[in-house]
Amino acid sequence: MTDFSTEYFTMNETQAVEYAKEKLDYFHSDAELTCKEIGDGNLNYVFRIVDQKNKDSIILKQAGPVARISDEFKVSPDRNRIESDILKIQYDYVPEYTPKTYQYDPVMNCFAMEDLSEYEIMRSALIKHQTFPQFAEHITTFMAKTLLLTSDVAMNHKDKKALVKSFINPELCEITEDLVYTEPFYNCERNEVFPATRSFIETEIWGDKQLQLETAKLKFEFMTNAQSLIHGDLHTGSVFIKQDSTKVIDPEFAFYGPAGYDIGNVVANLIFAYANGQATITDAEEREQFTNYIITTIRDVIDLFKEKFKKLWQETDKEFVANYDGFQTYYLNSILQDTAAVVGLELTRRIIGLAKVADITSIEQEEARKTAEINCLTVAKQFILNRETFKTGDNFVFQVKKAFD
Ligand code: SR1
Ligand code: MG
Repeated sequence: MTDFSTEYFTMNETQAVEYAKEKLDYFHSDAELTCKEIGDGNLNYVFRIVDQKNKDSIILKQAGPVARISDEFKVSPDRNRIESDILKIQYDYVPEYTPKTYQYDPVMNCFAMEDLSEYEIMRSALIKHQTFPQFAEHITTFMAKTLLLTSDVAMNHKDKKALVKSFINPELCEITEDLVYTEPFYNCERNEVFPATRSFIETEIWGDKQLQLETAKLKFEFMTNAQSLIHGDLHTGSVFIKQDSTKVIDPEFAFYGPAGYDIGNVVANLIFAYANGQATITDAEEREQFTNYIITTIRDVIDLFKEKFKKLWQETDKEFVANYDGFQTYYLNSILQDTAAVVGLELTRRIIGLAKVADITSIEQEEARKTAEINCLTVAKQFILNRETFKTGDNFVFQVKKAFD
């Protein structure tokens, strides 16, 4: 019998079944369990355990000692506690958009959660050019609530500081500081540049001193602005979706950071879907329909977020000085400015850096991929350099259409 109570080790499928029988208070006593490791992310092991007899199932997520994408990233398995804890907090605020978690195990660095097999990863669905008209509505409720209600605007400051302490996440923050804010903006050997795009990158990104300076300012903003308990990696690969429902998963990068980091990630990854649609859909009408859907969704993500954020602000019992005239406008504008900057940073790092997105890498024709990459980088620069000018959904989509059309 395997000992799961003394020393941490990474499990295989057989051991995950044993673990479920011994440790999880979930399945019937007569369960006939099978297991498949289904993780396709960059970091963790994800076991889907099914009781073939009673048709129950559960997900067991375990953090390994190094990232799956590369052994270079040594990441403490304690991130599993952070993920399990933030999922509980998010479930309290937005249960409709958060998977339910069951048991966290600090020895094996794993937790159990609701099986969402009837959902699909949003990035994969968007690459097939499926559309989800309710996504903007869902994700903006998720973001308005989690980002405002965990901030100093809405929380008791001592309680908030205790959360800041508990969600100190230095190793995963370091990954973001390096991969998002630093490496893409110089000729770092860890970058993975698509050869056809290299000369554009050398001139327009690595050769642009003003751009480098702005990214330095933004990196310090990311490292020092403990504004909200953010998801920290809210791209379309962190969203499980079906037509009438959205669930946000994988918040292991969570920490107290700038609220705009989450919104910017959502928007940037919608732009990757736009780039993919434009590059790969051959039928003009179909292409128009899909890209219009993405444009509408980007506009709605910004405008609905603003609307819901303002409404929640009115309804919330706030920090005294947050009630002063003009403070809400100042605060929301600074979130939108950070959002625009992060759109640009995320677009750049997924094109130049080590962690790519399938929306772009799955574009097979060299010329089409080069065009998609250059369009993403062109609009990225606008978002970073002119970040203070982005205040409405229309401001965001105007720049996207200008760069791509
Ligand atoms: C080493 S981890 C690389 C990337 O995968 C995660 O999903 C984050 O986006 C991270 O930057
Ligand atoms: Mg992830």
